[in-house]
Amino acid sequence: MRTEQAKTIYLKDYQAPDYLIDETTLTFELHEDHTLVHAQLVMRRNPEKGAGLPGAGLPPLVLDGQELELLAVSLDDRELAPGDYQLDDSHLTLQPTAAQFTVDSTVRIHPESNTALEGLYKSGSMFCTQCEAEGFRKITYYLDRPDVMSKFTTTVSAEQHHYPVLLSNGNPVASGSEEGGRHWATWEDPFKKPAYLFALVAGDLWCVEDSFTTMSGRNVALRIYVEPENIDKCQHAMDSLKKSMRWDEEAYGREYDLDIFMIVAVNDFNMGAMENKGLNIFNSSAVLARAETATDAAHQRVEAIVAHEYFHNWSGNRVTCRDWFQLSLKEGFTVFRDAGFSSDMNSATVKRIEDVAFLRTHQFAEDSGPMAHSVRPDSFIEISNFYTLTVYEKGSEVVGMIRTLLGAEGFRKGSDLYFERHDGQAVTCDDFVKAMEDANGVDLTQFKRWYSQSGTPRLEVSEAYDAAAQRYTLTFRQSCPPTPGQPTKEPFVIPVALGLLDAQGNDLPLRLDGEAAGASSRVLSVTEAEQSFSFVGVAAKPLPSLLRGFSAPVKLSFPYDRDQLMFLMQHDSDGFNRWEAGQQLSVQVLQELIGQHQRGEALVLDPRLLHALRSLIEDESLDQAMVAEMLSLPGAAYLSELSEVADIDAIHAAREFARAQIGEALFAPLWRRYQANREVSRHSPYVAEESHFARRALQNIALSYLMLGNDPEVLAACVDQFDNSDNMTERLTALAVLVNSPFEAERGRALQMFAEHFKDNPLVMDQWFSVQAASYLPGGLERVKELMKHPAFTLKNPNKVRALIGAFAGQNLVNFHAVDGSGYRFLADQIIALNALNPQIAARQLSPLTRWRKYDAARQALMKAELERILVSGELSSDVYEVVSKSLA
Ligand code: B3K
Ligand code: ZN
Repeated sequence: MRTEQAKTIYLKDYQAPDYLIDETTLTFELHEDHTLVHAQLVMRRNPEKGAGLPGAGLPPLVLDGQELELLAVSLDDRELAPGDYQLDDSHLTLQPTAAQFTVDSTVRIHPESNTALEGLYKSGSMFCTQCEAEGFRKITYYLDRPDVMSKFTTTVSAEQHHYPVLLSNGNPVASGSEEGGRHWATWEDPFKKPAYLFALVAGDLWCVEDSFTTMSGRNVALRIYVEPENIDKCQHAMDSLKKSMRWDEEAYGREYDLDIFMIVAVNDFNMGAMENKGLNIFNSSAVLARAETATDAAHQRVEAIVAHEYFHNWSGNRVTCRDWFQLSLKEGFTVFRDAGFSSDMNSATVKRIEDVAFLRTHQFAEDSGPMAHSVRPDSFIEISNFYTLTVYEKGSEVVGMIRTLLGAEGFRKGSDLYFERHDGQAVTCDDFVKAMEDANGVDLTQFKRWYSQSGTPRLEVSEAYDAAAQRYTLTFRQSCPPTPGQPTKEPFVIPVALGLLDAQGNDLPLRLDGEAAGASSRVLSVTEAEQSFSFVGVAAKPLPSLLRGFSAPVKLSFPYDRDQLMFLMQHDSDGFNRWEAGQQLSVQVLQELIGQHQRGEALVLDPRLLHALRSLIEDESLDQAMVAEMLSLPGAAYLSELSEVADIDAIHAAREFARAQIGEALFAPLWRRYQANREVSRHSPYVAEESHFARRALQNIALSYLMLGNDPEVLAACVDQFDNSDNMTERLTALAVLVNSPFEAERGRALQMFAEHFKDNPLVMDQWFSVQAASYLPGGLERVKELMKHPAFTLKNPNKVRALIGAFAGQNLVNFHAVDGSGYRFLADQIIALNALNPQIAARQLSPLTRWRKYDAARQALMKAELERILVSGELSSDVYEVVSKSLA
């Protein structure tokens, strides 16, 4: 799309469609140099929009269509001549003459040259589709909007030898051979769906098969299709799928509805996966996993994404979105559902820690940047730019707060009512909240500000203790900084889960003034700009544990001193808040070091941090995964987010100094625990389960600290772990540690061996690219430029772009923010190149540059200059144009 066509769409302008499509019958004729698509649409006037006045009373029918070559169109079997319709870049307009009619069209498209990976395209030798949000209009002329739901029947025809497998949504109903070595298959989806859930796949694929018996006793065939060389990497995804299906029955009462559920893995894919009805299409990185090639994190990601897409069958497909402003209706809710699943499958506390760390580092940054938007945005230029951390992760937090306010049972009543009331409909976030309200007899009017107001609220808490009256008062002050288009905010409803600890670290009973009795942990609803809560019967001044489990996505502050944080780290009954106290302690200590670095002083680490970490490592009764989490210092990106002006060099220097000190001071216990865990790993086969993840996590973080001491014995252990592990979790950590170490010979050898061994596995090579792109040693940009010439790299594959360019700009902060602006210039060059190939990926890679306000004046100027250079670089996609222009506004 050309820049001057970029047009803003507003939620307030939403209109129901003039026409509906009851039935959609598609025929695809796939060829190597083009594809023919025939569509028959059985349509009628939308009864909501008037009684279907005959003749001139009918509005024109405006079908969406982009990059289509129209070969023929007819209305009720009457072929139309060019004068009978209007055609422009993105629409085909016809004039119906009756309230019910049929439109037939034939178009020619070019999947073989589609590098945007939207619509129908080729990934390697296979054909596949990605239609959400507005890709179906690149396949045929249609009402490409989620509130038009239709019954689809799809026939695919292709050359049989290269494309033995032909798939679409629903159930297979017929197939046959044609002359000339071609064959065809017809699929019928009995459920009405919006076009964004349409899918087609054709290729030479093998499949792993299994089955699942649903709670009502129906048998469902399960199939995972992959390219033949990957057939040995599907078991984990299949196990995850079956667990997801069972979990959704138990946790939400949701049963699967078709006779078959298919997943197809493709190598070229813009995001993780897509929930097309009955035919999920996945980035191969979100399906394939086995010990030798995928890390623990990759195994957990596969499990979570398989679950997420499966859960969409109800939250998204059976009940879908009315319009794209409601995206969080399905995405926020589905992220919340997959997080619940992952918590049940693994450690709930560790899952929460990971999610919160991610949210606070990345979503909070989005919320304070130029693209800040509410969970339900008011406007957009390009909807693809709104598949954001705010819509997904903050959207999930909003659903989580509803659950916290209603309780588990009330929430389940609400979700049952929502699914029952809206099955087969396209609805809004308001409808979701209304179901929660109706099922529980509550009023969530004020709560709904979480959907409409953007920005991260701040919550300042202060305390007062009246010893004579045995009264402890907490005062909460909430505010929310201005965000684009929203200079002022109204107070939010902020659920604050909390406890009060006595001097021994036990939870006190919590009795608010005027109450009879109290529990030891409870949720306060903060609804006003300033609000106090007084607890009575408090014999001595307690220590508060606030926002347990991170009960609201806010920036909470309370004036804890370091000794209090150490006390909470040890005693808080809430596991999440034990970690949180450790994080706050680390943040305070690191901020002190950052200040020392900035003032040119010698760095001095507060020994209390070492003391706190030592007691964690030495305590073998603690959950090893928790110890590993608590040993991880807050990341450079999070420390940047917390800074007024992010001084990347000082942050890096402070972190590295603290890490080296920890490695040195705690060498003995780290080495002991490393060796003990490595010994177990060495003798037990890889298992993708919680306790094994925990053991390897502690082993690996210990190794990364130990290697900072340049000790030959540790180096030998690291090389041994690299050479002799049977799994990618141990091997990749050893590689990463070597890559960031001063041991050039060992580093070179490991990189070379790894590349040689895994050269035929693109997903493993992505890891190899990432580890090098993220290395904070000097000369990072030159290494990345060199790696772009590697035969395994291509800008056309989104995984490669993310692995190399994304990892450099997003994780290698010292090199990316080089003061000469070379990192910025490099990224802008890549975005200009990507804009022409794949606008969605180009726009996503922009995000580090959009954060220019966070840096010093010199870097700001350099970053802005690159954004301006992109803006005038030629024909910009609407995706890139929107992000760049809003960032400069
Ligand atoms: N619903 C898809 C995302 C589609 C993104 C399109 N640009 C995957 C998911 O969230 O499940
Ligand atoms: Zn989703």
